[in-house]
Amino acid sequence: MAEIFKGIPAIKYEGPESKNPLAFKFYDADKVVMGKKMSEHLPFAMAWWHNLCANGTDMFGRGTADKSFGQVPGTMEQARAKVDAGFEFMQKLGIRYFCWHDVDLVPEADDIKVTNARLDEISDYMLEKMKQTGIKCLWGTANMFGNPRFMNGAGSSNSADVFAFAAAQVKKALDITVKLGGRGYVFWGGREGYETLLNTDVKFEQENIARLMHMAVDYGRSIGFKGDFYIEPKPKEPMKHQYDFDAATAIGFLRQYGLDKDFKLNIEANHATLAGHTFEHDLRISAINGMLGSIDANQGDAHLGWDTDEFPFDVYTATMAMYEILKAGGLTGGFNFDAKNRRPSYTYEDMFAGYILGMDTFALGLVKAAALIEDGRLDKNIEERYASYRNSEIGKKILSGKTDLAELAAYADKLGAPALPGSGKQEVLQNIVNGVLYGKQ
Ligand code: XUL
Ligand code: CO
Repeated sequence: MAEIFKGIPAIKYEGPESKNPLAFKFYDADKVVMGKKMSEHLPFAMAWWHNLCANGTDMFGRGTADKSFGQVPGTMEQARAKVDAGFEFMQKLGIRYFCWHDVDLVPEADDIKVTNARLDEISDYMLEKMKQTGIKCLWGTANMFGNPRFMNGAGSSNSADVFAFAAAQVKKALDITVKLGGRGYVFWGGREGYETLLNTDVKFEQENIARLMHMAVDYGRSIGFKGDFYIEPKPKEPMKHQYDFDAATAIGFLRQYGLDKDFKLNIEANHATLAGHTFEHDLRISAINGMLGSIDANQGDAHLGWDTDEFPFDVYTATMAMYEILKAGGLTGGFNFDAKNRRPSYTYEDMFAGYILGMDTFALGLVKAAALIEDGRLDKNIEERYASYRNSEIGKKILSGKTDLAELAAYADKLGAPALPGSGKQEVLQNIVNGVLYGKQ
């Protein structure tokens, strides 16, 4: 088959001194960090939609990038060309996973039976490529937000017919996920939310979303899906309010509806920041609840209030994210680059540059997070900060539940006033981080 990305070689590690834009400076797949290869710590994935479909169209102008890959857009020939392009792209970058929505893979027809037949055909072709290359599917999902029928949501739609249609898409997307051996299946509730409470029965809608998710679990397990289901939280955009606001909200929802055994979270950096959190906050909340599954690696723009889906560039954030991920023992899922080139970065070379940036940024984050852990001062500070619960009689009693308000009040009376709880040392700790990031190792 003809090469699509002509003139772009397989991307190699050349080290931090390299000035070659088409080389890794920090991502050295076989380098061992904390006992594991970088490639094992960082199962990177390509997002079908941004990389092979998005052409830079925005609200003010048409596309700038040509993603036709030599075929007529909207045809099955183009869908196959996207498969060719995607596999060549992943092979050249050493990316071992990909993620997709149903409608990223094939053009959607008016009749779902036609779309489903197209999905069968394209997934046969993808499977062939997967066998040839060893590249795997990280997760699949159904796009239940793009088509106008989903204007009021999918599982949360006011229309039972639309709910049924969403269910049909989930069923087929699960079939294809299982066929491709996907590790996970994602629910991103793009339109599961509301524009105004004035027309919305929130309780009814949330119960219906849970019904759809239960059906997905039942069906998925019945066809042999052993992976994790994921909710991908996002607070808003396109809806004014989305029900899966952030990690804490999604975890509460999963527990309330008895879905927490089958679901974990897919945390996207730019969604966490839209919710008013840091990326590492939502990773920590997921991890301490045993629900850190996978991540959508990207970054937003602090000056813009929407999801800009930029390639990760911020090494501090990548470091703090990798710190959380290493502490949690790694991901069962992977690192999906839910990121797109800026509109003026429209060349094939820019597509590679985006992934090289993202992979290098996370490689740096991994190395720096490992150094922070090995340095040990952050951990030691935390240990000392809560030491009073281990070292004092009253602390031990509180932890073991062997006290009550009356005893604690009597203790306080005797004490008169407690000593101040000790410095938070934020500036000291931040300087330790800078020392580890930029000091001599
Ligand atoms: C949208 C978004 C989606 C999900 C999958 O903000 O992140 O692409 O990752 O539906
Ligand atoms: Co995403």
